[in-house]
Amino acid sequence: MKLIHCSDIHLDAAMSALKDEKKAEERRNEILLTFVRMVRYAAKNDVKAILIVGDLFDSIRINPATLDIVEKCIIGNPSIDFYYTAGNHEKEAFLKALEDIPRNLKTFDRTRTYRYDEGITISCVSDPSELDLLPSDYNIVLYHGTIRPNAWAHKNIDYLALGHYHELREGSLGSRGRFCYSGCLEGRGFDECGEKGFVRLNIENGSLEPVFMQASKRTVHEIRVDVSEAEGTGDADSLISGEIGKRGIPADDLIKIVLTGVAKSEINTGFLLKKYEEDFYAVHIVDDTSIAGTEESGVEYDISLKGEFIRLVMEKDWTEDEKKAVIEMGTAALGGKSVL
Ligand SMILES: [Mn+2]
Repeated sequence: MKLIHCSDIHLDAAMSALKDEKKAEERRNEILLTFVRMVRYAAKNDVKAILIVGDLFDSIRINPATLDIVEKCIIGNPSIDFYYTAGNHEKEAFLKALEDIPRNLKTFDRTRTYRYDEGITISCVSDPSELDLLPSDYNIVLYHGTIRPNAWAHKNIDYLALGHYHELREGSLGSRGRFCYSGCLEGRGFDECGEKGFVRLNIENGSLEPVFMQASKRTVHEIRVDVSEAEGTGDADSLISGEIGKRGIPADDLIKIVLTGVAKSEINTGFLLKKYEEDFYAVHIVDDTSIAGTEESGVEYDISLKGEFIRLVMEKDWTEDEKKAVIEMGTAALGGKSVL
């Protein structure tokens, strides 16, 4: 039996990171179209069920035109069962907005476990303690949120289909099963870099083969460029171009360029932004450099909360990589950026 696991589609999202309402609208339509394409792929490839693990819509305000397309997708594919559990973004709004729940849209308010002839079950609970699964079945469980894998191990779960995090994450649940966050279908902002898509599951003779399927119309790429060797903006530009060329990034994609290292002079990021915006769909530049000769008054001597935080981390008995990761996450959080 073939299934698809997806989550966090975030239909009708504001796409404010693009800072351009026309592009934002275009991206909203592209996300919806990627969802439609995924369903078309399912229909063509004999997929029996699509698991939508929350945050199908971005908010509780459901655009009627978007709802109409999603509903037609479901009703128009009666051979596919659509399993749906709400996420923290749209909550119960999607199901409430539907006049009738299509026959093949399976929700978990009345029935907690659905069963197929092959001994495959599909369940959804709000807490692992609610699970009562037979060891002889092949058990798939849906959950939207953060998990502690230990709490879900030894519950006879074979595949825990998760939603909430926007990148692919996998791991094992004890000796029997595995968990997987499918990630979102399309990267929206510059914090959702890398390949995005869904997970195709093929269950045969009690064994599962999950395959990640890249599905997004556009990819958000992150390139990190150390500009320590650059004499100025022109050199930095050449280093960036070289990195983009090496990666073969298509013009239709989005790029987040992170400048790192100790710059010899200030880099004109405004110019670089304009230049690369002419070549790519959308560009964001993050200047993480420090200027040569100013390290003495650098952030570790800063009397701010950020400086205090960095000093605390530097004193720890951790590896350099660990310190770097904690500082990156901590300073991003202090700057009001999302760290998830
Ligand atoms: Mn969520």
